[in-house]
Amino acid sequence: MIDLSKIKNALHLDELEKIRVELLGKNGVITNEFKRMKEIPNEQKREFAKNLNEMKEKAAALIAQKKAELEEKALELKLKSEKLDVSMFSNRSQIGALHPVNMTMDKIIDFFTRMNFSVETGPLIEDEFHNFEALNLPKYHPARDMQDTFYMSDGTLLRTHTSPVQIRTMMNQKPPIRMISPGAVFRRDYDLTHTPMFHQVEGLVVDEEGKVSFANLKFMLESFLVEMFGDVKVRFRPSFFPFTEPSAEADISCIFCEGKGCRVCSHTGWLEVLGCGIVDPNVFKAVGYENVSGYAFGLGVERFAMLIHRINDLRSMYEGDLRLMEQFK
Ligand code: 2NL
Repeated sequence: MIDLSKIKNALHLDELEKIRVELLGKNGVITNEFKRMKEIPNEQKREFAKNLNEMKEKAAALIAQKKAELEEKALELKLKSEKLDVSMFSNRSQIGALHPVNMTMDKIIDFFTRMNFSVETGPLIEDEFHNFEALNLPKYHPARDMQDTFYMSDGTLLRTHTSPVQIRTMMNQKPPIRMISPGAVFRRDYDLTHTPMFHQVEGLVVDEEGKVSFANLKFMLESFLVEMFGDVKVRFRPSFFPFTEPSAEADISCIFCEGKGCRVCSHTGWLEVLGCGIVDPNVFKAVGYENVSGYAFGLGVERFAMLIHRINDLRSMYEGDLRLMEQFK
């Protein structure tokens, strides 16, 4: 009569559910058998009901058992299909690389950090006082010309060097000061060897009068240049900057021809790499410092990067071609 073998043979959960409805649902085969009770002679009712109840319980138990079995199987299948094979080969994502300018900046920062310099930063948008006036560049000084500086309509400007960071640091702290200021600077200049935005690292050491000498400056920068460029000779030539007196430019022996003379060093055997000097008293006056002495220096990061990585065209630095960076991974 009622066939329970279907339960055992069910292959899927939805098939099993259909069988359950067929047997035990509101209009199911077993449910409907109960409705036949009134047709059964009284003396057989007890036996009939007992068998039917047993049948109902057996069907329910079998269905529950089968359901658990099928659920387990479904879970197993799901786990299997979702398993990650970590040993499988894949297309690796590309690993990025630092821009040579950033690599060089990091290397410079690393040296001066070890020499106990702090790293200070400041705003890119500056005012005339911090960018010019305090640096002994008075009004009508040619460096303040509209032709060289990006001025905004409200009188502010894009900093033309990172020196305003030193001015701000001196005004916010007391000597001794031992700092570098790495960062982007802006000038209205665009040709083969100039970009309107480039990077500088400037340095400043200030202490009580008599404690900071040109000899200290020479030792620090010689050590720095040998660390950056390897076994090079270093020389200092007299120069001029409005914010230092005396001032000098530092050259290294040419790293391309070892000082023999080549196109890169214009057959001089030397490459100019930075400017420096003893801080002009007018700068200290502007920030309210008295009875102090100090040295300062400044360098262009792009030039260092090009020399260290033998990049011969400044423009390649800012074309955004990933193939440039790939070479310096
Ligand atoms: C160069 C030369 C230099 C400084 C920057 C400086 C800053 C203060 C006071 C005195 Cl607050 N000096 N900076 C000094 C000498 C040279 O830069 O050729 N830079 C690319």
